Amino acid sequence: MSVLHHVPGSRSLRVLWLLEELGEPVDLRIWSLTDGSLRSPEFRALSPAGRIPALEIDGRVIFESGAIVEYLTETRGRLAPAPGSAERADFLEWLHFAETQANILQSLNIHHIFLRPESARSVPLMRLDTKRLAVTMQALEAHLTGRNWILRDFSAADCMLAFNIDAMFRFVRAEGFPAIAAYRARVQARPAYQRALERAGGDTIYTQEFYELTDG
Ligand SMILES: N[C@@H](CCC(=O)N[C@@H](CS)C(=O)NCC(=O)O)C(=O)O
Repeated sequence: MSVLHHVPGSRSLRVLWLLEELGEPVDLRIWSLTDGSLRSPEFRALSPAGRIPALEIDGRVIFESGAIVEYLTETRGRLAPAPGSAERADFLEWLHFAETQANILQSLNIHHIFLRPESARSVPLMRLDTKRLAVTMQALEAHLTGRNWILRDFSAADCMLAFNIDAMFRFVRAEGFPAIAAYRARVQARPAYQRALERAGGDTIYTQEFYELTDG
């Protein structure tokens, strides 16, 4: 049986959701972002940068959510345009765009939530990241206007990207992004997404609906 190394509320949800879409069974091994265990030799043997997710599958371990998504779609031959096909470049662009956006979200998470004491935070950096996040959201909003999914049909690019939506609306208000909001509703209606969320163990990161950027 495959094993997904997972933290509730983290990027491993992308993989759990994709495995649900593919109908692939997986066991979860739960880790914590804050107890130091991701820096342990045991975990770094699975994921050298000490990051979630890592997936034990097909007799090996794969780290990096984008690499896992590409591997799963290639080996299972589903939910991605075939390499060399016309839509493949679009698929790859949005797969990697999702990580550009997730990295901005991660920086905002660190500043708003994890960094202590509060005086250690950089308000100029938080302001810059919030603006950079809004730019990615404007691009996504324009792309989704008039379409249901990232590509013509639902694909693994949606698993990579839609994971970001809950976080993005905690730092940039949803007003002004109706296409993203409608896309989120379509994602939430997918049975595989609902099954993944049920298994994922909720969210261990956010305690507020919205994180206001103050001048403090
Ligand atoms: N590019 C990597 C990023 C992985 C990543 O940063 N994961 C976060 C959880 S969402 C993590 O493990 N954070 C722990 C840390 O930064 O120490 C991927 O997509 O897998």
